[in-house]
Amino acid sequence: MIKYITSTSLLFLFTSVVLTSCKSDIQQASELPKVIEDSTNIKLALEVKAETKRTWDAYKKYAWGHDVLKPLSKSYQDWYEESLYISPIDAYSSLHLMGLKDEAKEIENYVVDSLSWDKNINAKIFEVNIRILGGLLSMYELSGNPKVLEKTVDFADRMMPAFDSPTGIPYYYVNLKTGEVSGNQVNVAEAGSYTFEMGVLSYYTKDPKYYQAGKKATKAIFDRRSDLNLIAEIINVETGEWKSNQSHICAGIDSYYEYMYKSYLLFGDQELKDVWDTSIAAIHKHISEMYNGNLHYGRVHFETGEHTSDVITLYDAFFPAILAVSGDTDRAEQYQKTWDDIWNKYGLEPMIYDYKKEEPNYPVYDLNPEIVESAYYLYHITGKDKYLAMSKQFWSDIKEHCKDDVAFHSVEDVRTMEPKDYMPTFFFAETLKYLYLSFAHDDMLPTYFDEQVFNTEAHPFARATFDKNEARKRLGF
Ligand code: DMJ
Repeated sequence: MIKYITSTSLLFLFTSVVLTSCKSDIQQASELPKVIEDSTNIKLALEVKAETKRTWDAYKKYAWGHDVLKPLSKSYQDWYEESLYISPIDAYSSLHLMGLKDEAKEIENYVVDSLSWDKNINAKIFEVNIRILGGLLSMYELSGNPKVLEKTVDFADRMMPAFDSPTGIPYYYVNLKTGEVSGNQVNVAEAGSYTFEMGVLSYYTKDPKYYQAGKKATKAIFDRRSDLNLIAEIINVETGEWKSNQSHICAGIDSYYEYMYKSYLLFGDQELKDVWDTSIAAIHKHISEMYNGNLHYGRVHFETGEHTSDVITLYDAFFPAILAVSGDTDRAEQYQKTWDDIWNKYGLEPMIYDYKKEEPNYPVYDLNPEIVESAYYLYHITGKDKYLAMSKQFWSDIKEHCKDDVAFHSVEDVRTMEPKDYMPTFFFAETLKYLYLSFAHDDMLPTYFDEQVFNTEAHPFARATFDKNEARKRLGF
């Protein structure tokens, strides 16, 4: 069972003491009533909050106005010729959740007053959907500021030409100024992970065109499944022809599955639940295997089911979370153990790993969130202390190997811990958020998980906002 050590009044006292001030969190913790002060979890939550603030300050000092902080050289990097402000937009919902309201408000004001999307940039449709559209939508969800919604609609309308392909699967790039599209080969994650953000936008605007475009793309993939009910990895958006034959749950496909279930969860579209049920049964039947006592999901030929590769990616650790929230706790727990073992072998995880050779193919760790996300889900859903202990281990290792004098950095090689001068935007959006939620869970946010659904970039949306009957009308299903 989940443990709650505080009464409602104590919780109120705690949140009003802790969350309203911008003073040092460590100092605040020492002012708390004894019973709360003694909670290791709260100390850890406050530490994550303080580290988020420190990292945000570094972004502002060295990279403000740019997409990404490079913490070692104390400089910045943009994804394109002009900045899209990806770090602040991705950071907003985490800062807001942690009570860093002044910092969040500053981002909101910047988006409303100073940001124009009229940029001559060929933006990657998938990445801007999950980070920018998802970030803006949650900024509107959390602030209620109608001017944020105006900016959000403007951005989404600039994305929409990408969906105007013969199959309905979006092109890889869209120019935000001209609407020109390019890139006719995409992987399935890039092809079919839009129903969530587009559904939220259709709900807010009461215009079904966004959700309909996202759903058409998902169905265009699903309708091209093999007789085994498996899809492959890469597809041509104009011909609908498969350009690879590998089926898996790894990077390149991952969020296609995640969004079927999460979109069903938020909006109640039974058709997506049916797509999920068919897909997940095929994954378990044809892709999963036990190896060395651990559950693995490798790669198979999508038409024959023949096992073709033992190469997996750290992104795959999203899967326990989605299995757990969809009710398959047993498999979720087994698969989380697989990833926890890989993490503990190195003290961080390699980006690409061969589970039979038991060695990394690509040893980078980019401060990714997936294993932390799944530990948070499993802690809430099972109430087992071992998942909180995992989160503590992950945080301890990230501090040991990735913390630097201004922020946190990625690692070039998890075997040597050689540092890499880059801090991805999802570290703000996801990794720090899921760590904070894990530690704040018992005493501060015990019901938060059940009240929210997160997009794949961890931007939260309150289930209560989305009435299922209303969703049917507004999204058009
Ligand atoms: C995030 O950008 C998203 O979660 C995406 O779906 C895949 N994983 C990265 C972070 O690892």
